[in-house]
Amino acid sequence: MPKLLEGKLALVLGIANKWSLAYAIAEAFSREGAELALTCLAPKYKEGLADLTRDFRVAGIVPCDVTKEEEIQALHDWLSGLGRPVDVVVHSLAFANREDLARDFVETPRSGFLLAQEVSAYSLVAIARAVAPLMTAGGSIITLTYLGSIRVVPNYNVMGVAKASLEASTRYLAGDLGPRNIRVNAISAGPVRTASARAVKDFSSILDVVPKRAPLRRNTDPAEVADTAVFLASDLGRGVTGNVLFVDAGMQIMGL
Ligand code: IMJ
Repeated sequence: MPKLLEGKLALVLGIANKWSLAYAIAEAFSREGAELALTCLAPKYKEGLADLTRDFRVAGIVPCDVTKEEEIQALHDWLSGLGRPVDVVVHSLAFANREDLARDFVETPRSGFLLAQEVSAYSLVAIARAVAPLMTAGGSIITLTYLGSIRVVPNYNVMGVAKASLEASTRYLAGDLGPRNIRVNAISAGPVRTASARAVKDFSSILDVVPKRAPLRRNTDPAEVADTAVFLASDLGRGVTGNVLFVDAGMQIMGL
């Protein structure tokens, strides 16, 4: 089978470790022949990320804290210096204060609400604005979301509201960037044991429930999230924009 992403340059934000969904996506993109540009939260993570992605075709690793406009500008400048179009962006970032996930949503302080919105939702808008001018051959922007945006999931709280904002941002960005043949979509992944999920109270019980209830009777494999990202990034996804695609073993359709 021919490789689906041969000749494409993909910017991937959000690889923290080998359990990250962004790592599984980078691995699948690599398998399909893409070249990768990667970001890490701070310079101290650069070496670890280089080790982790040793076997992939990596054009470079740039530190980028998405709450700092100057770091997003520096990312733009670095990508611009590569002298070739960016074809794909994967946004796989989120953060909320741990205390705000644990407490009742009604108790969410203003500061925690705004922080979750800034890191988890506004960052997609900021990255799209910085990178879209470099997507001169059209392209695909992909973000990661979760069911807690449209349903009340225990302990998800302030992140659920941030993901609702992220999904609405996906649609408005798709509206704006469609005329430039840039597609914008979100993948809503089922629960996966990543670093940001392991920190969550009772996460194991969630992973125990899904195989009993979901139509496919199993949990979500990061590799199937990654293959959906390959589809969206490739020409196969050319007619799809502004969508939220559920890759969750069907869990989302269940009423009980
Ligand atoms: C997170 C919290 C509560 C329930 C959860 C999750 N479920 C899942 C997640 C059921 C699947 C993971 N998820 C989808 C997230 O978006 C996680 C975001 C997150 C996690 C942390 C933990 C550590 C921390 N801040 C965080 N910010 C965002 O300090």
